Amino acid sequence: MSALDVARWQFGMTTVMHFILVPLTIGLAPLIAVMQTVWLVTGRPGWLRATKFFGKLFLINFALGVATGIVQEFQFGMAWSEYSRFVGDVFGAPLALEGLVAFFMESTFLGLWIFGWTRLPKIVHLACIWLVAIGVNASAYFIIAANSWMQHPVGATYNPETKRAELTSIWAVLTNVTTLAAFPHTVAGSVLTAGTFVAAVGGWWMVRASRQGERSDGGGNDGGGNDGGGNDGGGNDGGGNDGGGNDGGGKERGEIDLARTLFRPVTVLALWVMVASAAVLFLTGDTQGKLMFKQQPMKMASAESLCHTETGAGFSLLTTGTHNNCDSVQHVITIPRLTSFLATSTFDSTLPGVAEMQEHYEQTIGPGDYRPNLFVTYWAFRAMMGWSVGSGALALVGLWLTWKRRIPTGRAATWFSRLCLIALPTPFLANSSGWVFTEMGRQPWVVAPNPSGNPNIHLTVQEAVSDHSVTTMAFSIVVFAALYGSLYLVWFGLMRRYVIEGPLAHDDPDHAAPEQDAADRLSFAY
Ligand code: HDD
Ligand code: HEB
Ligand code: HEB
Repeated sequence: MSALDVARWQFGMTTVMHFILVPLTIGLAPLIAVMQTVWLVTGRPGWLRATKFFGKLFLINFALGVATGIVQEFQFGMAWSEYSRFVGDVFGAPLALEGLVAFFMESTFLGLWIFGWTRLPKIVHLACIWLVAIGVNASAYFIIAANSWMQHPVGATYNPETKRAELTSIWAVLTNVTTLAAFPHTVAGSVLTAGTFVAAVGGWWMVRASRQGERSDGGGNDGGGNDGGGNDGGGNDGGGNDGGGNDGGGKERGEIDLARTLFRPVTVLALWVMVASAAVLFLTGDTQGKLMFKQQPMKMASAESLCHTETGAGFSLLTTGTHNNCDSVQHVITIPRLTSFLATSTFDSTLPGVAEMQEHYEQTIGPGDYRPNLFVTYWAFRAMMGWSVGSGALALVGLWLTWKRRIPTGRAATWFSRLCLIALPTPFLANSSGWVFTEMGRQPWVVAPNPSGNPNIHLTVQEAVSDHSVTTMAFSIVVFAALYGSLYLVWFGLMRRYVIEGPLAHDDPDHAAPEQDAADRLSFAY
């Protein structure tokens, strides 16, 4: 393995890990804002508890998202110094905006939101979480603008003296068509991820809470103390300190109410959010496919393992062969002419093949191997779309089982709560696959040439990588792996723990307003 290979692995590994947390942050912030808004408008306490429950999970995720992001940034200078030099003038502006405007906004208002529950007027406090939601999405915009510039450089000239790209129009960079398509696709992917997360956690809890309710209903009126979280392995929450004791007989009713007033509404909200974001994903994905054909035809060809130029190219569902030896590729199952249609909206268009694109680059740019890894691009593209089946199944089954105020019971409930757990990781995998496709499909370029732009702006990974020895790179990849691995364990451990713990009784509005009298408090009796 060369130092270049290690550097690529290192960037790929760490950035995929950053982007497990990022989509949840981006999608969950607006969802929580919606929950809190519904609470403020309807005054239903279930929505307040949902806001606080998912708010806590959001904070854990956000903190680790920031930690992984900061580590991430070191890599540009460390492993990709030539790249940093080349793009520095162009990236300076959007990344400064990200740091100054977006991150400043996210973190300030998140702080106010965390500490403002009892100190700020309700409407101001609500505005804080909405500003967090806008902030994280603004962050995403700027960083996607930077990434899109690497896919399709615009608004810059090449300075032969400094041998770097120089910004001519920040506006052109921020309104790059690539950005305008990739941003809504990424955000929709993030909202699908957060929607799936809330629906899966909410659905799983809906089943769990209604079961706990039924069980203790059957068990008679022995008080809430020993049911619930306790014997379910909920750890240290349990019925105990959640007020099972002092709520007395209210506990078992409370569990059913919890399913009805908290988990069912939240799950249904999330299920509809999933449907809406899936629609946006399809539309924007289609737009991106067409742009990709114009801007990076080699990526298109390799995504389809299309070795030779074809007219009316089909969309292959299964391909065998070693892929990277183009002529061994056999398309086994193909939907005729679909790829041509996806690329250009007409069924008989001609798509250039990998071999022809390779020749084209050799003639226009010089000798070299301009083919991305066909195997990875082909399968990553299909994995991105394929994993969405998980969210799709959850949305359909979930909406069916909760239709007309229903809560799943019996065997349906058992299967539904399993489906929740199975579907939960799938959008995360879809996002990672989408990025692996986008980023590995642009190889060997780190800044891909823009066919209609400045012909001198392009940079290969070979030119971009820092001049380190394999040993240095191997050492740093081990350090990064250990660091990210442990951050991951912390993230997973905390998320799992607080999901299982569930919403807390002290997040009940009664507890937030201790001056209310005891009789009133019992009427909620969560
Ligand atoms: Fe990110 C946090 C750096 C890709 C979206 N990221 C975050 C932080 C840094 C980075 C330094 C912490 C402070 C801050 O927000 O400025 N991020 C990077 C680098 C990336 C990268 C170097 C390039 C590989 N990030 C990236 C993408 C997106 C985000 C592609 C969105 C589409 N990043 C965010 C965020 C985060 C964040 C939503 C995620 C979790 C969080 O804030 O808490 O703003
Ligand atoms: Fe990136 C690379 C992923 C974002 C910049 N990436 C890379 C890789 C991967 C990725 C996998 C590897 C590839 C190869 O083949 O080598 N990304 C990713 C993800 C994301 C991203 C997941 C989300 C987070 N990027 C991004 C951004 C940027 C970037 C935003 C800018 C700003 N990348 C980059 C670079 C690199 C990469 C520079 C290195 C070079 C190469 O190409 O490799
Ligand atoms: Fe996606 C990317 C399409 C789905 C996530 N996508 C991408 C691309 C395309 C597409 C074409 C690339 C671009 C470039 O490179 O240039 N998609 C698509 C389609 C579909 C999809 C057609 C079907 C509907 N996705 C999807 C899903 C998800 C995703 C489901 C998740 C959830 N993608 C994604 C990501 C990415 C992509 C994350 C990366 C970034 C951007 O945007 O670029």
